[in-house]
Amino acid sequence: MTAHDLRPAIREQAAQLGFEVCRFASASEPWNSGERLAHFVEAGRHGEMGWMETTLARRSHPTAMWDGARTAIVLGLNYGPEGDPLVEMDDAGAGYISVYARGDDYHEVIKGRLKTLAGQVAARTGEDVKVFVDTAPLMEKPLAQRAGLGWQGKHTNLLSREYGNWLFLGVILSAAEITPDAAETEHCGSCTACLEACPTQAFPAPFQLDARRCLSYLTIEFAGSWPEEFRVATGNRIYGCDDCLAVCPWNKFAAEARETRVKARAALERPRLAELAALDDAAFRALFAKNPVKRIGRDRFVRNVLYAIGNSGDAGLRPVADALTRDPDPVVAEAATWAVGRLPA
Ligand code: B12
Ligand code: SF4
Ligand code: SF4
Repeated sequence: MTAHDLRPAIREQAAQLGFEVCRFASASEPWNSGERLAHFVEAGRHGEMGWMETTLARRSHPTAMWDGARTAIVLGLNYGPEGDPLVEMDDAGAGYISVYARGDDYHEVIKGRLKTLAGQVAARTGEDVKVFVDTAPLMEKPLAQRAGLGWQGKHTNLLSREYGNWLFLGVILSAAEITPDAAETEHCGSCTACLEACPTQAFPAPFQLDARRCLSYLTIEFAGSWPEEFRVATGNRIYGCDDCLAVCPWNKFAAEARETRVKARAALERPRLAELAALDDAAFRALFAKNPVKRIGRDRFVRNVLYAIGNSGDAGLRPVADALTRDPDPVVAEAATWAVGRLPA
């Protein structure tokens, strides 16, 4: 333990950088999350996210990735939407982009601030630090639960009594021993709202997800043509999915995001499917500049849009899909043919 408690000063700096939550956990104590991750991968539930398999050993515990890690400083940034996002699902001519992806890319928003804070922590402690947001082989949710930000609900996401389901996570690992905060316990009780709301029955059991069935995985991570079952179930979701998060009763305590950069851009609220389907590579890049959607590229995005067009029931969108049946990308062309076949003449 360090001589005096560093937490209040670090929390103050985190708040100044715009993080709503900053809490501390041991990064070296053992946990069972690594075994659970191994079970997830052995069962093939990671689908084509091969990086989960190749980094499995390092991912299984913070010290497996960095031997010197002693403390995890876990940061939460609130990205709460203005109202219930699921009402947008009724507008079949518009695409549904998940709440997290309607503003600037959170990786970019968070990373610079994490680095600034990590620099301050290193200066205070004289020990090494490393920063993480999403992409590194580090299990962020169990670390956040251990630090007391919230708990992993039956939908497997981390939710909080204060912010509901809308917290981005970032982590600083430090080689310094800093006093840990108390872990949070689970408060789902007998509720099963998220499990029932999932349009693809992606939860084989409470607290477990089969990513292969999850629309977030299918729309963002999966490259090929989808099985019919999921094309229909996606409705108008064209990037990510929020159903299991949005139905959670703990959102009654959620507040709208303060950070303007993660708030929805007007162009990404109820964007029209006809316009999205017509995007070429350059127009796609321009529309999604600095936004997470950009990462999946035009072809995968237009594939998703075409599945949504096929579900729209709108004969007016038939010519839009028809024009794409000759697209050079075979997955896009096949999705267009499928959509045309589902729409009234
Ligand atoms: C891979 C990944 C995905 C995959 C898999 C998701 C998943 N649930 O594993 C896909 C592409 C589907 C995905 C989707 C989403 N993701 Co994602 N994703 C990740 C990533 C990179 C790794 C997560 C991971 O390790 N998964 C592997 C599984 C095994 O880990 P786990 O969920 O912690 O598993 C636990 C439970 O299953 C439980 N468990 C297992 N068996 C059992 C048995 C019992 C009895 C019990 C009690 C528990 C239990 O214990 C495990 C260990 O803690 C993290 C970033 C990171 N580096 O951590 C972001 C991250 C989890 N994603 C995030 C977000 C925002 C999302 C989406 C909401 C985006 C969207 N709107 O579309 C969805 C949510 C879908 C969902 N219901 O989970 C945020 C979540 C923030 C938060 N507050 O939780 C993270 C943390 C990124 C970030 N830095 O903010 N994601
Ligand atoms: S994100 Fe959507 S598809 Fe994935 S588990 Fe949650 S409700 Fe199901
Ligand atoms: S919807 Fe219910 S079961 Fe699901 S995470 Fe929220 S409280 Fe837990």
